[in-house]
Amino acid sequence: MTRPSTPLVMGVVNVTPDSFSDGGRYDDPERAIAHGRELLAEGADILDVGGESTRPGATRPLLAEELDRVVPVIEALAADGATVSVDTMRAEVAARALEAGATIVNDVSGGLADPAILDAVAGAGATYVAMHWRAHSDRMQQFTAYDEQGGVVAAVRAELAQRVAAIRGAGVRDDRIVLDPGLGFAKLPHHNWELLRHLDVLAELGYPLLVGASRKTFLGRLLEDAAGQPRPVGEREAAGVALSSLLAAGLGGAPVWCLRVHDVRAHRDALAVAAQWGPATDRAVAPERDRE
Ligand code: PMM
Repeated sequence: MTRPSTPLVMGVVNVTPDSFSDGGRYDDPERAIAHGRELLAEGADILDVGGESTRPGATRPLLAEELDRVVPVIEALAADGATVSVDTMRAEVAARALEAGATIVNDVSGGLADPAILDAVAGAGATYVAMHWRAHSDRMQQFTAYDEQGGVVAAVRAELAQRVAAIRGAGVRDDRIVLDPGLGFAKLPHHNWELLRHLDVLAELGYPLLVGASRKTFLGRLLEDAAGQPRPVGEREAAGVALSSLLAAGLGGAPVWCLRVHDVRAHRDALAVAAQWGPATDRAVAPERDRE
């Protein structure tokens, strides 16, 4: 079995007071910029800057708040030479982020929350990550029914295909589109695992795949204690790292173009291990480089 080449690593820079995964640790621009620089030093290929928490139940920030959070951070990190994506569902934020130096728009709603975002992306020639999504975070867990539609994998594929039609219709080029199964968004834990085992079905749509599993609730549920309490968010990293190495080794059934993670260094380590089964060009340890 030939293994896919090593995925890119997208490091998360949440400039939010209430994100579930790093809960307000980087909520002022200075701290977020410093954090982004750390992630770059750890080997992030892309920095994903977001000003809206999408944790289950979250309420939305005002447009002005979101702009104030992300624009200065993007300006600084892009000026450092980083490849920056903006994690937003709003057309206005996407447009201002692209002006500030971002080159990728990561829209968890795949263009459903604010369809004008697709025009902003097309106009700038930016890359667009379209995630599978059904509703805003305050009510998304009311939309976890997939059974009538041939199961979660078929439903996510069909709903992403509809998004692709809209994205292409707005003029975004095919080679600028990336798709994402949207782990944890209107999904129950078993839906996430099903999607992770069948990435080949999503890959049939013909676009690169981005996967964001890092620190999510379904990992916490997997590791719950005897009393049924989920593993706390800060103690899920090892499971996420294991998942990254399995995906990089091809166990999702299709290559993953990019992994969206919080602890870049740990996931880089996992990818370095997985690369030992990958194409020779990906291997840090090759006979001619062996030192002892
Ligand atoms: N997950 C979160 C936020 N943005 N973007 C993409 N493309 N895929 C994801 O799975 C995703 C995302 C929520 O996690 P966070 O609060 O840790 O940022």
